Amino acid sequence: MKALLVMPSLDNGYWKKLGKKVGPKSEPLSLLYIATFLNKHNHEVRVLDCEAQGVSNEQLEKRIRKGNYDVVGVAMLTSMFSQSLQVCKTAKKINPNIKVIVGGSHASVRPLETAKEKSIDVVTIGEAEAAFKGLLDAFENKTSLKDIKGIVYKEEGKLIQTEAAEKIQDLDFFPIPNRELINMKLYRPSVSYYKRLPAYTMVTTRGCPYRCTFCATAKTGYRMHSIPRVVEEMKLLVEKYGAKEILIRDDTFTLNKKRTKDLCDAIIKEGLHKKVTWDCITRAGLVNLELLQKMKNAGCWGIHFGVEGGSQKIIDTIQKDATLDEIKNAFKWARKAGIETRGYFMIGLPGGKREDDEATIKFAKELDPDWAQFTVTVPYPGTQLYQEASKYGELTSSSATWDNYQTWGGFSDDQLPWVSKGRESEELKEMQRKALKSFYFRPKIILRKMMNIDNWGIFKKYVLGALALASGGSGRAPE
Ligand code: B12
Ligand code: SF4
Repeated sequence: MKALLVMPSLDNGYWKKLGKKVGPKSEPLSLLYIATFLNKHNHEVRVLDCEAQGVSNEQLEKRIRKGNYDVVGVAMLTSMFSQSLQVCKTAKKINPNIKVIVGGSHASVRPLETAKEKSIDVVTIGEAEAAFKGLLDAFENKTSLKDIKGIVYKEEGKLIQTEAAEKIQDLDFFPIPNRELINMKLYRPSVSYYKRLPAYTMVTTRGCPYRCTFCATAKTGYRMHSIPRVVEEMKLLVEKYGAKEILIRDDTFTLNKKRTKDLCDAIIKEGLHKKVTWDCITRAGLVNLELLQKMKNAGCWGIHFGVEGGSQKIIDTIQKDATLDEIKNAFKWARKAGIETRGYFMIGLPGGKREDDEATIKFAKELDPDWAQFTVTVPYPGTQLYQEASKYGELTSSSATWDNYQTWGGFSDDQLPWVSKGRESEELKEMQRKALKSFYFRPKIILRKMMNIDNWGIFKKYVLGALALASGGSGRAPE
């Protein structure tokens, strides 16, 4: 079977409105994992990243036509809904016999609704390597889809959802994503996310066992790649693709402290810490000074913590299961270990008033991370917050489209998709801009940033970002 996996363009007009040409470029690991697994099982599967390759709808049509594919798979996050659907329609227009399969975060939590779309034949739910293989085998052998776990398909006009698939516990079962399937030269993260280029992405675990109400990966368990496998992939990125930096995009990288320490030891033993630096994302309660020092020695230059709110009441409402003291300690220890920090904060959280957002901004300044990201709260489908959306606020009329389910609403003309009780869309948007301005426009931050700039391109981007903030948000969003 010959299949093409498509990452639609991220640009549904939203990024354009933000003054950005495109969203951040990051390798489509989801598609690479699936394609590599399928290639290993003798199916010819290719990957097309419309965002990174700058592929227009017309070019996409030509590519699908020329490739003569039997199957087209399309990724679907919530905010890409209309772009993904466009790809599906294009494939069906070329040849109605092409099987169109959709997967990813959005399709997985709204499989029946998604599968209702005329141009979609099958939706996969959750991790899709095994389901996609089952589908290609079944299409090839012309057998029924009923025994393939974790899908919704159509039969005689009816939607059929099969039994849930159990997750593969040993992640090493999936081969290292084959990056030869994409042009690695096209990938470069947003400016504040790297220090040195080339900087490439990988994941060493999947899932997160915590229960934060706003998060699309809450309560998804935790599965790991083995340490030798992680080291092998890092080595490959360094030796084959010249990576000077690696962005580890696990949800909670340090969940298992022993594993983290063992991994750091393995990196040092291999001498990788001398060749590549890396950053990671985790929770404040999952680090201590000793661990952070070990990570620093192994090449970790940056760590991202989800803080979300500045008052304990709000943190408790979103079930962050963290304390303000725990958070303060994590930032203090990271600084002591010599690791740069990035704090993620949310504006307009459920149950919060204006004063709570002000407390969040104050807390951000007190923590004093090297980077602070203030996003507006968006109830992504599948999250607890989505279920409680009307208890804590109101889904606005604009949520009829998923396109604006993005977190930089303060920099767009659209109404926010959700507004918490007692708040207004415009007020929250203004609060997002205010948060960024008041965090970054402090003399010590400006000085700190200037001292660290050793590259003209980065300097230019910072200046543009600052101008956008100063102009009240009609310009480019901060990254
Ligand atoms: C890296 C990343 C990004 C990168 C790159 C995305 C890319 N090109 O792949 C960037 C920075 C661009 C990004 C942007 C955004 N992201 Co993001 N991102 C992630 C992150 C951290 C890792 C994704 C990953 O590679 N995982 C590893 C792979 C192996 O797992 P996977 O993606 O789940 O893929 C498996 C299945 O989902 C499925 N699958 C996935 N795609 C497909 C496609 C087909 C055809 C099939 C059959 C199956 C399938 O099979 C895969 C293999 O098992 C996730 C969090 C997470 N832990 O998943 C958030 C996450 C996906 N992002 C999220 C969000 C909200 C966003 C933004 C909307 C944020 C914003 N700025 O407003 C933007 C979207 C921009 C846009 N315009 O659409 C949410 C998605 C929620 C939702 N319902 O859409 C997540 C889940 C974070 C969270 N916890 O809430 N993101
Ligand atoms: S926000 Fe972070 S800690 Fe909370 S559930 Fe999501 S990934 Fe886990």
